[in-house]
Amino acid sequence: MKMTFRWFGENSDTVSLKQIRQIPGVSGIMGFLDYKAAGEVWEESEIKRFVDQVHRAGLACEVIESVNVHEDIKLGLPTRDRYIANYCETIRNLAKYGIKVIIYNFMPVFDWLRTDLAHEIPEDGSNSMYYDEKELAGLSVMDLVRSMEGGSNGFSLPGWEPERVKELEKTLSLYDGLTQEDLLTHFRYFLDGILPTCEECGVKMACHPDDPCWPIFGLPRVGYNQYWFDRIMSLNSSPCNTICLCTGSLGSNRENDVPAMIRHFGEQNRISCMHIRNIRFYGERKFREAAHNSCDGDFDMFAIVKAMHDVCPDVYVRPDHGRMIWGETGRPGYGLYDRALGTQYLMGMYEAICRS
Ligand SMILES: [Mn+2]
Repeated sequence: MKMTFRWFGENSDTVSLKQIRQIPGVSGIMGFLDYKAAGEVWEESEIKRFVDQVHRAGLACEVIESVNVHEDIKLGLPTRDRYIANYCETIRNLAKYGIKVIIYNFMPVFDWLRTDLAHEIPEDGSNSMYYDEKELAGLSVMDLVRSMEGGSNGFSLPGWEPERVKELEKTLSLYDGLTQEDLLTHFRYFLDGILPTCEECGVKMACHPDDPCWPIFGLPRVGYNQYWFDRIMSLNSSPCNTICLCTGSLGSNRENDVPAMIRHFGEQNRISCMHIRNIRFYGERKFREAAHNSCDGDFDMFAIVKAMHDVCPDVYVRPDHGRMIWGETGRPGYGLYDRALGTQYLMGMYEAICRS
């Protein structure tokens, strides 16, 4: 297990590299250039600047998140070839600076979604992100956008960048009539277009599950359970076609047995990295994000870490969204304290499993 921490860059994160470096056992970050729009090439100079900065802080930078896939690729439009060529250039540029894994998702229009970004937890006065499918039913798409923006403490949230949001209603209409099988066909075209470049450069693509893990707003989705991930993995047999196994996303769908999925895909060498977090359910499709510890949520965190230890012990791991505790404010889900606690809990369990 290589323990890392997500970092959004010096102007986009309340957490500093120095603070991350001081968390025992954390050896690297999962990075992100938050100003890049989907489809744009990540230029060498910008990557170099980011990676150098991380290295100077004494941390590794081998995983990059949210190299977003342009909507035209998911829609299968003729313009997709240009964006696939751009994506290949980004892969080559990232590889030159030591990136080994690129995390992406294939969710139409919406990236991750919550109905409250700072839901107060009455028991202890902390807050965390919250989702209630029933609240979604009363919201228009634009209501939802305003609610996500209003709760983000001024940060542009990955997947909710203003330039994406402007085009939202138009983009939504383009998906009318598009089926899951259509989306999967477009997914195959994308993978066939980029995976040869990945193999050349030694970079693995890690597909992040849908979040929450079921179709929303009538849009087709194909990343929400074992059946669909089996299909995605069989689209292209390249060893670079892998999964970012996010326990919180997959586990939001209570039909998913997360430890079993780790074993299933880990045994096939299809997991290259993991986001580990915990959830407390208040009902069906109604949950808040919890501390990483088993006692604060509904996941069996031991079973998750044990499965990882047994089938894919070399993966990159990071704590995922945490609560906001001890008065901290910042990017929703990405404060320092609760995630730092999460790393210590996960590493403690991992050490105990290794030594027992
Ligand atoms: Mn995740």
